[in-house]
Amino acid sequence: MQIEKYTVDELNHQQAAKHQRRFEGVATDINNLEEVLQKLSVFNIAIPSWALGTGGTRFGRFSGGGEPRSLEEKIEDVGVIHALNKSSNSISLHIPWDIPENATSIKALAAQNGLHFDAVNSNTFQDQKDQKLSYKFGSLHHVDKAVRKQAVEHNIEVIKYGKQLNSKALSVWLSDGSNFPGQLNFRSAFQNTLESLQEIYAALPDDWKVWVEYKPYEPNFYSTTIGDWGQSYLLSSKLGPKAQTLVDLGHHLQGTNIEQIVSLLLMEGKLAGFHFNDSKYGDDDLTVGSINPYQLFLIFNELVEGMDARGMDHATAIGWMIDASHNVKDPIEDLLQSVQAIKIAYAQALVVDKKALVAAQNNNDVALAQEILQQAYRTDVRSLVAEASLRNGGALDPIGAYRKLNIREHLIKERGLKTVATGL
Ligand code: RM4
Ligand code: MN
Ligand code: MN
Repeated sequence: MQIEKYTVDELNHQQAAKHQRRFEGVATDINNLEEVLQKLSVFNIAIPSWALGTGGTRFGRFSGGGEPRSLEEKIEDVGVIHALNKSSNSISLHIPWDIPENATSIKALAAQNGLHFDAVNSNTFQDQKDQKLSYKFGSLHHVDKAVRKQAVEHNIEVIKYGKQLNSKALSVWLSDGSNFPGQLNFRSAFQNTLESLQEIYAALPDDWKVWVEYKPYEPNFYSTTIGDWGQSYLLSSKLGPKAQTLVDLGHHLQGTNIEQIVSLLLMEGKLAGFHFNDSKYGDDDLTVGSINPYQLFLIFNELVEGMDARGMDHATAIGWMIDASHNVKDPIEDLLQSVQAIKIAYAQALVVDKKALVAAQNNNDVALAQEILQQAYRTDVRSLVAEASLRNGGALDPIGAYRKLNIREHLIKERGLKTVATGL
């Protein structure tokens, strides 16, 4: 369904006075106000095609109404998100969950919705119907060369789909690992993975990247062959300049200092980008900012500082994407919340008094350094995010607008109450 712009404008109009009051209250204290608004207004976060339906766990899956039944309907849902927040102008496809059968018409539909295609994701963690060899014991690291070859060919096919859609990156996440000590020779598993990735790397177009994602456990519970950023960094370094390390926030053990990892990867030019989500225990795939918004802010603080140090364009230099799954929420509402949370953390990082922070660090003034960061974190930047959205033609309050426009009810009417989207 397409959202008429005048309906969003009307809602904005009703909230204009309240917004203006709040905005002016905060704006007076922000020295770099126009810069912050400008940066926010060009900042976009890609939406994964597999997050538009209700996710589940191994214990069950409770579908919501009006879930997208096809890739076309998923694109329309991202179009809805983008029409409301003007910050989600691309979609990332997971193949074979979402195969673009007719690239020309899929691209035209995306363009109609103001969207383009972000990274394409391969899937060698599940067996597909009609697949010759099984990935039960891994894919790119498999002891059997024939399985590795099949997995390499799948990745090359995903690149082919991505080329048709003008994607510029292949995202690889492997579930390869072992469940029990003794099951696997770590060195040969790593070497096999490297060799397989080298074959995939050789098939990348010149202007493409391959993003190597890591994760400590699940579905394997003893070892994962690309288990942490060190292992991913080792692979991406050996592969070459087109390979980088992808950071999924949920793929760390509790207490890991993710902002430090991000800072160093960025310094080395090896940070591919993000899969944003939040977690309390493991790869929970919860709404971004729902559990630990301070960590998210600290990550953005490193990003802004590190990108500025290297003269990088915040909006385009790395990949910004959500990777979440919603068991109990309306997926569109959840994604809108996630994008808002990301923009809030980004805005907070943009208002950090960087000069003062550097001075405090150089004076070992620990208390002041903390004050400076928390001053920014405790600034209510929501009206700055709203103002940037307004200037772009989006809604002041995207989730409120989604509810007031009864979008889910429309989708249920159009698609039915019992529909199931592809994905996990
Ligand atoms: C993995 C990982 C990948 C995602 C799959 C569905 O845990 O986060 O990025 O594609 O889940
Ligand atoms: Mn991920
Ligand atoms: Mn994950």
